[in-house]
Parts: sequence; structure tokens; C-alpha cells
Amino acid sequence: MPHTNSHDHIDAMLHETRVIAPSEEFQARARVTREEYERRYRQSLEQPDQFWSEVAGELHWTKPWEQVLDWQEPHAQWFVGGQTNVAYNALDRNVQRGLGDKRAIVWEGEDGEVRTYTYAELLREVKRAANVLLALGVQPGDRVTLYMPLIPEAAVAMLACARIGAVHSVVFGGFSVSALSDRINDAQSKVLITADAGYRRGQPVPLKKNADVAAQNTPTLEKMLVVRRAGVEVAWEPERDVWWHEAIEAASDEHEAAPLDSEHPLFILYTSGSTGKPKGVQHTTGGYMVGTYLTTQTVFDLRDDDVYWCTADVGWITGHSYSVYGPLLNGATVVMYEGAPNQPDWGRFWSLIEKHRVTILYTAPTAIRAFMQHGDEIPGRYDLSSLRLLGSVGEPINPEAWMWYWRVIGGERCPVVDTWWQTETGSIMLTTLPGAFSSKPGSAGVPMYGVEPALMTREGEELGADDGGLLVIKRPWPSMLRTIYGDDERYRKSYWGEIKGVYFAGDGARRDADGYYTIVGRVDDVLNVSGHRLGTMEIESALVAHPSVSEAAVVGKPDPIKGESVVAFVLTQDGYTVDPTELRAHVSREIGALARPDSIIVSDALPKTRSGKIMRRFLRQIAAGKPIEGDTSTLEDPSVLERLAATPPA
Ligand code: 6R9
Repeated sequence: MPHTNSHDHIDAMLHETRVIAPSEEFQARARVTREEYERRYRQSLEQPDQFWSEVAGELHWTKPWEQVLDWQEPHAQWFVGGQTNVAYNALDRNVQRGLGDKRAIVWEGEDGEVRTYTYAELLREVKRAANVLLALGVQPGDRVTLYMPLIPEAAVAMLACARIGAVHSVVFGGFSVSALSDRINDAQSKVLITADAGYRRGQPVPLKKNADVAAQNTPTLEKMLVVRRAGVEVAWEPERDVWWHEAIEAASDEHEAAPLDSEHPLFILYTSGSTGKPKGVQHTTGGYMVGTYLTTQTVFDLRDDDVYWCTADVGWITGHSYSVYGPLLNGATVVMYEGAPNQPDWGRFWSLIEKHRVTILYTAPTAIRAFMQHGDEIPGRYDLSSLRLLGSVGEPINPEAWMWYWRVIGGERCPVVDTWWQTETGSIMLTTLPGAFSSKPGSAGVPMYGVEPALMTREGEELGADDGGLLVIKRPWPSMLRTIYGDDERYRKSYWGEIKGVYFAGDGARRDADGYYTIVGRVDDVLNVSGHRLGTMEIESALVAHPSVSEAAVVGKPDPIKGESVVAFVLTQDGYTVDPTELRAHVSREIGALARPDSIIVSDALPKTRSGKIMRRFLRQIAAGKPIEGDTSTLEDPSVLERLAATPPA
């Protein structure tokens, strides 16, 4: 198996010359041809008002917008003055178009249970849930936190919030108690929607129990709505807790979607930045709706009979935009799977595809690499002939994994679309529209409509083709974040203030002669572990919160499956000894298992400059087991490096 580290991956990407064209058959039926892309892309930049009006006009608005874009850098308003409702567009509108009996969600639990909702059924359920939230006192603009397994009720809860104008904040079910209470407090949520437990690798994950502990520390929280998923015993506070199924049963299924201002907040989603605590990325109604609607239909070449499966959990932006909003806005049949990819074995994804006749699969490189490690034989046991398109998201995909995905899963028949975007961008920014473009394994591709990317230096100097630089976007787009919830200053500084006048994405990239962008990775202190964003500072704060640690520095180390793994260098507090097992458990408790350091190196010093700045560059080299390169003369004590390199990780 050709496993190399990420630096070799980057090298391989830069020297990758394969070009894979879509089949003639695919091209002949594709929604978007190359000519069509060129024409519309040009229109989207030259006549943006007309372009975006045409797209938005395909959706339902209770009041038309007066102005397409009002741009007061760094604040954008899209479809100004317009009123609409995202849930109405995803459900009522599709039922009215005659899709009432079409399957909206086909859900499979980890235990094999299958539940299906048609558009009409989903609408009824969402109307009931909207009435439940209203009865709990939720008002437009109020925040509702979701801490749920990947079950249909998660989508129902999100859409119910959208329907009444409440702002959802989904917290991934793998996050810890303290991560949950921090997010509830930052958002000042009034209601928490959770479940008794979810399933992960056959084990119930005690969500309600975690929520109960988190709620000891969340003064704004009034009510907890609890879905019964696993049937496990839970503690109950009758004043506060409400069973979802009881409330839903009692609720009316009549509800008119609230007409909401285009800029009414739709959701907050917390993500890691390079400094401090996670930031609540805020998206709004009209622009996000239009962005996810357009990209889902074009990037995934969506057709009426597709069975579309995005494997992302709703705890991440991909789960928001491409498991829920984008596909439902397009009236697609969405597959949802609750559990782990290797439960009961590494054939689970392929068995789901065979069983539900999935036509479009959208997943992450880390999953592809894990499947690849287990060989071609397992997918070979299943009938994957229903597939016609594959997508990748979350981190750079190394060409080997790309080729494996294309060959073994796609049978050399399905185009692979690599899609670059972020929590902040809301929808896909760079890709190769299938049918319109050939793919180059490892390269994300070209800009989507309305996206004007460039490569720049930190000083804002624009770079030409083949130069590596910082990836920026030169103009606002409808689905971009509007602010960081409660911290507009951080928004100003992080995105449009870092390099003057442009959106700074935090990624490094290159562009080739055909205009394809290849993402090299983050250029800030953000790690990407199995496609999940983690701030090094966040993990460091968790480590130093343990009594045995006086100081900590966290870096990423190239990992063949996860992309990056977490390496922690820690200094021991006088009078204590560091117990690596306990420290890992501590980080799990503070943030979640996904942030647990893979290696811990206990030391007596860190490489610091005379001014006290930790030189992470050297720590990254040590973590990767590489020789020290670069100027060490600014270090207060260069001998620290040798001592660290000689310390075996725990
Ligand atoms: C959608 C999502 C964003 C960061 C982004 C970049 C990395 C995402 C990528 C990719 C290379 C791709 N990233 N997609 N890198 N190729 N196709 O993942 O959002 O969780 O906010 O992460 O992920 O580094 O800046 P988010």
C-alpha cells in the first residue's frame, strides 16, 4: 500500500500530471457543459445582480428583494429587503411541485433499522416540531442548541428552527460536556435538543447524560427536548425536560412558515480558529439558501432520480449544507447513516450503497484512505453499479487515494469532484463541475459561479500562475459568513482584515496553467485531523488546565490516514508527574475524543526565542522525526531541540 506522509503527498500533488476526463456518456447528460459554465461564470462576475437574481428567482420569496448586494466591507447583505423561509423552500415548495410522495430522507441506523420520510411526511413532522418549539417559548432570533446523533430528528429540528426563525447551533455529538456548555453559553441558547443516546460502534453514546452535566453550567437554558433513540435509562427533570415524541404527538401539524428577512440569522456553527476559543460562524437566510441550492445541483449534477448520500454528520458544515439544506432545497432523496464506517465491518458504506442504490456519494479523504488501507477486496463484494458521481471534501486528497476512489469505488466510470470550501464559505467554492471539466487528482479545481479567487502574499501582492501563495477570495458571495456570533471584531480581523480588501481563507494554494487550484493546507495554527478542524491553542489550553502540566505546545504530524495527527509537547508542573493516559482522557473531557493527542512528549523545556515565542516550526520537524532544518540561532537555548528529539513520545 503506497502510504507516505503528507509532505510526500504535497510533493506528489505538485508533480501530479494525470488528467481524468468524464466519460462521453456522462458529458452528454451533464447538467452543466463547459460552454454553459464559461458563459455563466463570466456572467456571475460581470453581471452579478442579474446572475444571482436568476438563481434566487427559482426559489420562493414572500417579498422580493430590492437590492441584490449591499457591500459595506467587511459586511455584506444579500437580497436586501427580501423575505423568504429556507424550510418552506426545502419542504412546502417541493410538495407543491408534486414531490410530496418522493422520498426526502432514507435513514439507516447503525443497528440496521431503516426509516423513510417522504417530502410530505417530513413537512408534517417539521410543522409539528415548529409548533413544539413555539410552545416551549422559542421566539424568532432565539438560539436553540442541538446535540444529537445523526438521526432524522436532527434534520427535522434544524428545519423546524428555520421555519420559525430560531437560530440553530448544532454541536457535534462527539464533543465533550465542557465543549457543549461553552457553546450553549456563547450562543446563550434557550433550548437544547438532544437524545437519550446515539450509537457509535455498537455502543450507546450518553448524550442526555452529558447534556445534564453541561446544563448545570448554562444559565440561559430553559428547556431540554429529548428524542428517544436508544431507549436507555436517563435522569429526568420534569420542570425542564420534555420528551420529543410526546410533544410531537400532541402538536398540531398545521403551521405557516414565518416570512423572514433575507439577512435573518439561520444558524451558528462553531469552528476552530488559530487563536483562542472556537468561533460561532453565523450564516443567514437568503444568501445561504441560494448558495447551497445552486452548488448542490451543479456540483453534484443532480437529477430527479438520484439517491444522494453525503456521509457528513450534521455537527459539521458539510452536514448542514450538503446532508440537509442543499439537497432538500433541490427536492433530492437524501440517504443518512447514523454510525461508524466500520460497523460491523469496513464494508458498511458499500452495503448501504448497494441496498439503497445510491447514485452520488460525497465523503472525506480520511475515510477513503481508511477504506483503501483495508484493500480492494471488501468493496469488491458489493454491487456499486448504481453510483454515477463521487465527491470529496474536508482536506486535501492525495492522488493515490483519489485514484483508488475513482478506480475501486467508481469503477473508472464516475467523475470525482474534489470540493474546496469552509464553514465560513457556507457552500462549495472550488471544484470541477462534472461533465464540464476533467479532474486532476489532488487538485480541487476552478471557481464556482460568483467566486473570484486569487493567490496573494501576506502583504496583499497578487501572485501569478504556478506561484504558491495564500488563497483569497476577492469579492463577497451569497453564502459567506456574516459575522462571528457576539464578536464582530474577530470577524473583521480574521477574514477581511488579515489581507486588506480580500477574504483570507487560511489556506495555502497553487494554481496551474489551466487555472486549477491545488490546496496545500492551512497556513495558520489550525490542524485538520480526519477532516475536522482543531485549533492548536484550543488543545493547548485544555492541556494546561490539567494540574500536572505547566506549559504545552501542540503541532500536527503528517498521518497516512487522518491527514494530520495531534502531537503535544508538555512541561511538567513542579511536584507532579505527567500521566499520558490521564492527560489524553483529560483532553477528551475538555474538548472531545477527536482532539486527544496521539503522541505526548514530556520535556523540561520548549524551543523559545529570546522573546519567549515558541518556535513551532522546529516542533513540527521533531514530531515528524525529521532532522532540524532552519536557523536555530534565535532560540534562547538551541540544545532543547536535541533533548526533545531524543525523548520518546508516549
Ligand atoms: C467544508 C469543510 C475547512 C478547511 C479548509 C481546508 C480544508 C476542505 C478541502 C480542504 C483541500 C479540499 N479543506 N476541503 N483542503 N481540499 N477539497 O471542510 O469546512 O471544516 O471549515 O474546514 O478544510 O484547509 O480551510 P471546515
